[in-house]
Amino acid sequence: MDFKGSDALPGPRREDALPSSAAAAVKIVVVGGFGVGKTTLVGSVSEIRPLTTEETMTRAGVGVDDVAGVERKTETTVAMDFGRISIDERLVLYLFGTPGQERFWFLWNGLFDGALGAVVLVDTRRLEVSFDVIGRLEDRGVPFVVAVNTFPGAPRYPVEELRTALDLPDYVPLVECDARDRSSSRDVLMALMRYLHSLTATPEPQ
Ligand SMILES: Nc1nc2c(ncn2[C@@H]2O[C@H](COP(=O)(O)OP(=O)(O)OP(=O)(O)O)[C@@H](O)[C@H]2O)c(=O)[nH]1
Ligand SMILES: [Mg+2]
Repeated sequence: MDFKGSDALPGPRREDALPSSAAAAVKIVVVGGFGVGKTTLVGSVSEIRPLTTEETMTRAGVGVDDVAGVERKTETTVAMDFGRISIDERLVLYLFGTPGQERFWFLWNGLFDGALGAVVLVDTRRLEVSFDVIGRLEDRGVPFVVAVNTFPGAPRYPVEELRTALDLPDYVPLVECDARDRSSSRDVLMALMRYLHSLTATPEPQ
């Protein structure tokens, strides 16, 4: 397996060092069906060179992996993506992207240990691949936001229609993004952080 992002001799790099002011680290998982843009999002937003575990898709996957809608995809994540982003001087997010293909979903167990929240990436051309993912997060009780990755040519639905199609409760944030764009991907993480904060904030005494 080629661990891209790590050079032959992985040593600490000055630009990868955490700021000494960092006081809180939060683990966030990026999930979603096959080919929805998880690796792209982790890579675009990460301030360190992201670690990816992408393998070339081969004929061995034919009939095993459902590539309908993503026929031009040549690589797929087989273990995880890893990246890091500092939200401010004190708060650092560690990002773990999961493999999208169902045959690797057993890896979710380890990747979710200690995670505070999740981003579910969705492609509107293949909404159905998100159903199982959202169901699994609900079963685990992990708070999540849903981000629609706006691929060119993908159908655009009104928010309420999407909410209904994904069977999302009103309180779950639903946002749009372009996973290739750093600031757009950062906005998704900020939406998740605001949501997590709202879940823990105690109401003001009357
Ligand atoms: N046009 C466009 N292409 C995107 C966007 N996000 C990802 N892509 C492309 O879509 C393909 C799949 O993206 P990945 O990031 O590999 O998707 P993934 O969810 O990590 O895929 P798996 O790990 O195989 O499940 C790649 O060729 C990306 O360049 C986007 O926002 N817009
Ligand atoms: Mg991937």
